[in-house]
Amino acid sequence: VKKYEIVRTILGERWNTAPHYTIKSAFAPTNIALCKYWGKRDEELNLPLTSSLSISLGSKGTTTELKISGKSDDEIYLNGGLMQNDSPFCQNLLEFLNLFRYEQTPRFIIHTNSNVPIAAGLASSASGFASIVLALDGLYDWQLSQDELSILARLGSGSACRSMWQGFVHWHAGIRSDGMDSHGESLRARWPEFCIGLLIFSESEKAIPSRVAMQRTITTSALYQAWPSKVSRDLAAIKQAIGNKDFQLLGKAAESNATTMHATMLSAWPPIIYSVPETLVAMQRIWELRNEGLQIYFTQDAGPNLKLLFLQRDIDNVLANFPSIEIIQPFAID
Ligand code: 2P0
Repeated sequence: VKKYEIVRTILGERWNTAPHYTIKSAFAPTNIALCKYWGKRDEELNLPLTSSLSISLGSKGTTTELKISGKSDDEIYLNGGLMQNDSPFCQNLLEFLNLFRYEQTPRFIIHTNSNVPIAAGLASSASGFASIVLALDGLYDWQLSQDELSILARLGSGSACRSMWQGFVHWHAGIRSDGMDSHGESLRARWPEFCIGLLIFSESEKAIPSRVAMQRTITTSALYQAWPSKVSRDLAAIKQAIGNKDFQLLGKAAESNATTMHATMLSAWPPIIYSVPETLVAMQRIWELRNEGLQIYFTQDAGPNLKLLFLQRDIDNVLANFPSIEIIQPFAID
């Protein structure tokens, strides 16, 4: 109900108008947090307890096409395959789309295509919701601002609000209870040498959804009280590092932010561990390589896989140690 009110507030007079086009498609990149979002102050509106900072993955993301259909029901295709409307994927998507619907709204044929390595456990929901919002904005010709689009994407999934921009994005937690000040902001900095390596150990689904894990951490971990101040420090360090192109400072703050987030989960009850044994072996190897002088760091989200952070000059060295990684250069033009 609260979500619906936000949609109506943002759309204003545009609410309840007919689509301007019959078909529209839009792309949004997925993003990886260098300073994590972990904990909500509002469960329904996906309002975070702290700010966070991410990097978008360039051409890796989701394209969603919305086409007006004459049929009585929506049809959803994921990477070309027709999905059952009662599947969790469709339920999630339709619940979100229904926030924007009223009586006269037509049904849609929805094609959502993701080039994100699904095995990497990369949050395809972030790029998914961001691309739906962009496609709706195009279809109805709403011409909403990027901040408004970011807020709407956040209603689908918190981290989706950061997928409205490329490059580094700062998601401001905001203080308002309606969340109108909780959206992304592009840092507009470029760092062409910046590389991310996806190190994949497991393709299986998350054991515990991050929504559940966040909630359990807040309510049961004695360490969670240290998290907000840790985020403030890491966020400041990462912004400074981006401004000065200080890769060591960025890597240290990002890695330490991730390990601290996972420490709060380990201390929750029942404990939450997303790592598998291979995750720990890789961490040890990364620390060893760092001791040998290689500037390589990692970050880890709500899954066992690691995202390696390094600079272009070290690609060969990193590949020699982690031959299986997929390398993404977020600022490369392709
Ligand atoms: C992040 N994660 O900052 C953190 C780090 C996972 C670990 O945002 O409940 O899918 O939809 O707001 O955005 C994943 O959580 O959660 C996430 P909801 P979301 O990237």
